[in-house]
Amino acid sequence: MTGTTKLTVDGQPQQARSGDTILSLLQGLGIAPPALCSDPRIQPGAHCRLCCVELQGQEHPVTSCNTRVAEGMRIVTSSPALERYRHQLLEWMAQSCSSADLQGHPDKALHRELRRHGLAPGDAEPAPRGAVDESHPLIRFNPSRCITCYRCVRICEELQGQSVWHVLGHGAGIHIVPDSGGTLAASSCVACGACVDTCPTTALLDRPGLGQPPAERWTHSVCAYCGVGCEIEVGTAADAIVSVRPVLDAPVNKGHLCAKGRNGHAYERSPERVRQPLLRQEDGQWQASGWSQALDAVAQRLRRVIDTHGPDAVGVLGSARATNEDNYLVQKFARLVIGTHNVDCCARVCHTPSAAAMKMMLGTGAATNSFDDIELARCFLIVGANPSESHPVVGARIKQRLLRGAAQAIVIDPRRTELARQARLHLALRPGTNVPLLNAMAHVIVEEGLFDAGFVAARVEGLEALRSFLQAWTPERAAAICGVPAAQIREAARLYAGSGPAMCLHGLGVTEHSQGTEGVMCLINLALLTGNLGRRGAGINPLRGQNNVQGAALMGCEPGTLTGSQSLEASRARFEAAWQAPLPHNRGLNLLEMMDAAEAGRLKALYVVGFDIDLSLAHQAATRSALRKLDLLVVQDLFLNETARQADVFLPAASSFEKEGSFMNAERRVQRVRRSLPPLGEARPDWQILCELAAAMGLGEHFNYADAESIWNEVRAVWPDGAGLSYARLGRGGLLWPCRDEADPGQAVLHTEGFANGPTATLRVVDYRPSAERTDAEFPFLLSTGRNLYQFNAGTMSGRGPLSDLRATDTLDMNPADAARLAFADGELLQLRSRHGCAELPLRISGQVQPGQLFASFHDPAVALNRVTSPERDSIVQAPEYKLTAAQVARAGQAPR
Ligand SMILES: Nc1nc2c(c(=O)[nH]1)N[C@H]1C(S)=C(S)[C@@H](COP(=O)(O)OP(=O)(O)OC[C@H]3O[C@@H](n4cnc5c(=O)[nH]c(N)nc54)[C@H](O)[C@@H]3O)O[C@H]1N2
Ligand SMILES: Nc1nc2c(c(=O)[nH]1)N[C@H]1C(S)=C(S)[C@@H](COP(=O)(O)OP(=O)(O)OC[C@H]3O[C@@H](n4cnc5c(=O)[nH]c(N)nc54)[C@H](O)[C@@H]3O)O[C@H]1N2
Ligand code: SF4
Ligand code: SF4
Ligand SMILES: [Mo]
Repeated sequence: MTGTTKLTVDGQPQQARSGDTILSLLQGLGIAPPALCSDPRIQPGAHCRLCCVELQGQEHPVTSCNTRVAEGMRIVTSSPALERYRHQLLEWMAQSCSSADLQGHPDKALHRELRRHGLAPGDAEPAPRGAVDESHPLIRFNPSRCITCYRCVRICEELQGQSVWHVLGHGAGIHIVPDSGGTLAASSCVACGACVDTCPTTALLDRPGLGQPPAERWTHSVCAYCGVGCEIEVGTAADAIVSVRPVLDAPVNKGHLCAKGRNGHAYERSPERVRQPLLRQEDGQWQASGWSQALDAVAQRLRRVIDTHGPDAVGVLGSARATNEDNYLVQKFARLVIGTHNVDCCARVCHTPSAAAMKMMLGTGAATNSFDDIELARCFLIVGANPSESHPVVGARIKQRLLRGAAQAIVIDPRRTELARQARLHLALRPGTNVPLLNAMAHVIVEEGLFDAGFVAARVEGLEALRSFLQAWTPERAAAICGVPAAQIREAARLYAGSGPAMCLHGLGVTEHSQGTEGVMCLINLALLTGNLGRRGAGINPLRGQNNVQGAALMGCEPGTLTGSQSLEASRARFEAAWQAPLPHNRGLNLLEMMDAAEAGRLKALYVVGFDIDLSLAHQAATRSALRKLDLLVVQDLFLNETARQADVFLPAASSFEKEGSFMNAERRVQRVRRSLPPLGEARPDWQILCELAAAMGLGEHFNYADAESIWNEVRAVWPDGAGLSYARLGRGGLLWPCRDEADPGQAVLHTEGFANGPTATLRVVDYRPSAERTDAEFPFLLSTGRNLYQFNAGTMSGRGPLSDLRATDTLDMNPADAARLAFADGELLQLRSRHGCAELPLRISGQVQPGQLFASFHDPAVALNRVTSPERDSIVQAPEYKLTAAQVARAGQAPR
């Protein structure tokens, strides 16, 4: 592939990369013929034939999209015969569109070609060829517009891996149908939008965009939902988003998106967005106010708390949804203006256990490998993560490897998730038993001598201590605890150890347990034993949750560390010099400790930026009680979320479509967020609000920033591993840290030589301590909670738009056998009760869930699922145990109160 091939194009000598297609050569030269069935994301199809070229010495034209260059080839791109042929083909295709299509969708590929060739379709509707399918909330399929290029068929298979579209019939009767045989809504479509994105006509359209004007401007930015960090082009017209499409050459998403990234933006201009600051009146009602009045009120009331109770009576929470720049200022505000290390963020409740375990054992608390390692891995160990729904674009990349037989997967998850169905092995363990299962896998690897002796000798310590501890952790012993057959545990250990490089990806099914941090340690043990660290296609990779949760914590919204995860003590001098101010000395409280302190009356004020703690923290009764005891609750958000409903002051923040900055995704990649719209109403970027509040509190000179970039340059100055990440370099695609100077290309794989904290890493002995939460006769079910594809966390964003037509509310998923035994019907409203509280939600009968277990999502504020979850926490970093609650179920209305 690296060699060059000499040939001529239209008589001119040219060099091509050997192995390239003629079409890509011509595209590079800027003289490509139209190619309507071609898309760089899929294999060539040679269906539309528009890309035909002549090869001297050959009788018939060839399709350039699937013909490779060859030495000495003489290519002719244009001749009267070719032009006639293309014109005829385009004329035929023009019959599948109307002038209204062209006006309404000028960016569709067929329409561009028609314009280029001076072809104007008539005003008449094309002849109908089957009913228009409007069954799906996000996608409209109009068969009369189909030119049978099969891009939808191929992209659904080759990019998303769903294979929804099928080709039926032949000759003039050929047509495509969804795999339901009927409507798209009834098909296996996951609404990723790839088929719409690639469709060159109006056969497939985004329904939410129907009736909107075409985009006038496209702005390059990053999706504001999950930690995958897909690059997007935001199409705007008249101060509204009319379309979002993927960036084709983005390193993360490679031209792909999921339903949320493409069609989850209705919240942006939602009438429910708060447009002005709000102050709570004596009578409990909100009163809209101007910014200076609101900020003065906050400043005065914070000052009063600090003067009376000291700075440690105040807590500040950053937002994993806001930018790095915003979060850097959140923690600087807490430490410098308030004078406390009581600062934390949402990372506390999801992957702080990962960060802590990885930092302890490897020296860096972040994913060791990049997403591009997915295409290099031969084995995936997917533990307590459901990428198909939670990180869909990563899920699709993994799925492609599995579908092509290029890699195998071991899935450890109580539920039969999509990837579990595709995996070579699915270990459906009992929730809360990761530690014994992973210990038993390590036992097999050690006892059977499957470990990487060379790697262990050179880079790992503690083998003997671990070996003697593991002797007792036979697969048989673990099997009895985990409910997984011993033979499967052995097979999983052999597969992981024997088919490297093996990439471990883990999620909240590991971390959100009382043994969360320890579960991650067990995963690291496995990777260390098998030499799956410091190499491509391997590693330990927490699938970080929100768009910027990795960034929020790394910027210093973490009580124990400063920006860049630098230790408070070792880096104190650096920060005091940079900030020209002293840092506080008292230990800071983490989020859960803040809630405890509020309950105990020691924490008096809480300033919450973009984090709906009322809805999302476990055991809502405790959260509510603690919030009620505060003297001051300030919420800075896009919406009056459940926490904000209890606040004293609300400050309206600009969304990520409305500001400049950067996000850091789950693989340590920093990417630029760009403003595509002005802030709505009086809303302001979070960083700007904090600067103005600092000024109102008399410390404005420390918060004097002209723009987001000047904040980021300060971050780079205090964080050596990020010094090379200038805005100019982040341009497209971003960069991964460590990136120490402007010549550093960034690091895709960590720990290639030594580890971040020394030349060797030490294996950990982790004993099993079961959760205090147990089932009994009264609470016989084990409830686990998590996500679904179409809704996101607190639902403030995903819940305001067409995604809700795909998933209107949370469901309680129950195995068919349990539902039959209890005579519950699908969809019926049930009451879910635990020792801690109860909630009502509809039943969804699902074979994904094992008998005796339940699964529910937590996105709908009307359900408020966290009324039910338990107050247990991780023993080391205090992440709540969202994944294990003993529960009972009854028909709503018939349940004991
Ligand atoms: N669509 C969508 N995507 C999201 C989000 C969203 O709300 N919606 N939220 C984002 C956020 S904040 C995060 S942190 C990520 C989370 O992403 P994930 O970690 O994938 O999310 P969850 O669904 O909470 O849990 C993952 C899996 O853990 C399994 N599990 C439960 N208990 C156990 C156990 O004891 N052991 C094992 N091995 N597995 C167990 C569950 O069955 C579930 O399949 O997703 C992000 N992406
Ligand atoms: N039962 C159960 N509960 C859970 C979990 C579980 O698995 N089960 N998972 C937990 C996990 S992992 C997480 S991460 C949490 C998530 O819980 P949250 O962090 O509360 O949820 P999010 O929806 O991510 O968003 C938080 C808020 O940010 C706001 N926002 C968005 N963009 C911006 C911005 O630019 N600026 C500002 N100021 N605000 C903005 C949104 O409007 C929203 O109110 O939920 C946790 N709760
Ligand atoms: S939206 Fe995605 S999953 Fe659905 S049919 Fe199109 S490509 Fe396939
Ligand atoms: S995978 Fe995540 S980042 Fe990508 S489009 Fe979906 S929600 Fe956005
Ligand atoms: Mo999360």
